[in-house]
Amino acid sequence: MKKNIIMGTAGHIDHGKSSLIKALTGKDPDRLAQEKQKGITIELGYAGLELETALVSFIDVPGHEKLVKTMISGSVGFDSALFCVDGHEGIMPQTREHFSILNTIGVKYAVAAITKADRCTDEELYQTETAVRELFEGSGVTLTAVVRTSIYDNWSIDALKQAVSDCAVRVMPKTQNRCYVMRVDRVFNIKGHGTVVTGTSLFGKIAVENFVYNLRTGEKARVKGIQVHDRFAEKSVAGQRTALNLPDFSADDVRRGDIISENNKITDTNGIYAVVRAFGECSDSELIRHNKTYPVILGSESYEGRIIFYDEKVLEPSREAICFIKLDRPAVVFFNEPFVIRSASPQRSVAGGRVLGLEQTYPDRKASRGIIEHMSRYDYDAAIRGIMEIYACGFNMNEPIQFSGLFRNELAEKLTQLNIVNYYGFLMDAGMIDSFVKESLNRLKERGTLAINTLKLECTLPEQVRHDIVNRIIESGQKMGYVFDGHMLKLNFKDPFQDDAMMVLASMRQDAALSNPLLIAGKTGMSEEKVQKCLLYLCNRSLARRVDRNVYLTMELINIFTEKAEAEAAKSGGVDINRMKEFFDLPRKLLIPLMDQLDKSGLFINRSNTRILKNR
Ligand SMILES: Nc1nc2c(ncn2[C@@H]2O[C@H](COP(=O)(O)OP(=O)(O)OP(=O)(O)O)[C@@H](O)[C@H]2O)c(=O)[nH]1
Ligand SMILES: [Mg+2]
Repeated sequence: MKKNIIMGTAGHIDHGKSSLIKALTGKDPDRLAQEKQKGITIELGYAGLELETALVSFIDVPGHEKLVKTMISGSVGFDSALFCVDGHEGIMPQTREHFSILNTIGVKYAVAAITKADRCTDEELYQTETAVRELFEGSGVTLTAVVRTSIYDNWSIDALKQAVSDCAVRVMPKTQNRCYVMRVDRVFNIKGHGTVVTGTSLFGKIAVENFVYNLRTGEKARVKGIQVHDRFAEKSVAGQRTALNLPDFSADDVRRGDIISENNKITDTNGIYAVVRAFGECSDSELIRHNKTYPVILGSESYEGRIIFYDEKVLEPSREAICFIKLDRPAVVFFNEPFVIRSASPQRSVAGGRVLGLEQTYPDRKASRGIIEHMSRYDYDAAIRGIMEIYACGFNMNEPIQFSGLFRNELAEKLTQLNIVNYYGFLMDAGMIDSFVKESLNRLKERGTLAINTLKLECTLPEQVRHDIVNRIIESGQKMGYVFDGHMLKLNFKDPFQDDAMMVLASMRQDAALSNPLLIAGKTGMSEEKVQKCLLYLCNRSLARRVDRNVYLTMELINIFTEKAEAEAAKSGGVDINRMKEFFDLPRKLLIPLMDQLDKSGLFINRSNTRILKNR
């Protein structure tokens, strides 16, 4: 499949951006009557171009100084830019402003067009070209080509096409390996079809009949139809301009700036960690100061954000720093998502940045400094090591695309490499767990006994993790010749419960309905009191679990039930108690606690009693 890339236009008003898009693609990106009448771009415009190297989606932005916010909201998904400068006029204020925005939000490649060449002298063209090259020099944006263009000269348009094609080769395509995410830039209604939203597919892929959520409202809708660049398509992938027909939503249910995703686990936040870079040309009054509030444009929304630096009192021109930004209201953001900071008066863009993390992930702002620094350099290994040091046990990882931009599998792989285990979303240093097990066993050897209750007190990890660790210690103890009596590991005399407990377990395995001490006592002929002790033994060994006040189930059943529920939910979107009853012919008295165990597994979300997989 061909690479899909997004190329945004940039440049001062009237410098020929929209005209070039029309000359390249045949489609006029200025579609509004008002735009045609005034001869300027007001809304974002779109057009596609199929080249040998890639499918290029152009996003045409307005150059008017009052419409910079629209330009910024369009730039969310830019992989590259078509930077337009009128050969006669040369570099103008929005030429610089747009350049600074591209540079600070991390756009890596640009093709420059020196436009209206038919109206310029060679001297003018030469001077403008030189000035453009100087502007880009030493910046983070690589100028892959400079082309002199005239919309009346086909040869120059072909040369520009070639330059765009060469640039596309260098651009890293967006990853399709993640859950689908689109930030909506238009919403409208088509008679007979219902609501249509358009935007750039930022991650993942989506197909007709898939379900998506509007993350602002939590509402769900089925994708009835997809168009990619005005053509019907079965699916849309990251990097494509896309229209989704979502008839389950009314046009009022979705707004510009909303996020449409198949993953409803993505959370919003009031606080973000970020790296910010000040523009090169800022007057003293426009410099960003510590603890002051500025308009922050994120997605297509404008927020009021208080900038809290770690060190800086003021961010000098062209300097970069990590910071925390407290927003006036919740926003949904992704790792590496770009934003722009404006000065309130005069209204001008003064800095740009990228999101590095959410407040919820790193509640301790001071301690997290090192982690954020690593994240700003994409050094995940160092960041994860930092996390292990600071949040040693109980780092509750949120969605990888919000946490690190990595796909869940990629992150899992990294964790394995670093010998870190992911227990139900909690990251833990495997070495630390090993040494806890080893120390406990050493103590057992020294003293001859080890009480499980003490272990539980000492091990301050989340419950599920503690269970696994305690059981590992018991099993290792048994292998070393100790016996477990339900409470403690002891030296080698006959384990009073081992045989009885195994008998209880065997009867529970045969008949899941044998789930309370009274019934088990009736079946096995043991006293109820003894059965109680055996059940405690089994629970401490993680062979059974108490799931309700007087209800016990084997771990085997819980695991099989969870696996089946996971498989079914993956197939059909979700499972409820009736669905599970089709596979497990058990009374509701047992099915209800089994469904509750699904919630404890951390794999599901409970939406009005339907369990949906978290990480779909
Ligand atoms: N002679 C000549 N005129 C051009 C050329 N390209 C654009 N123009 C004219 O320049 C004017 C502005 O062009 P647009 O393409 O609308 O400029 P823009 O950069 O999109 O303007 P905004 O979107 O409002 O910022 C129009 O009248 C075009 O016809 C060119 O190559 N040669
Ligand atoms: Mg235009």
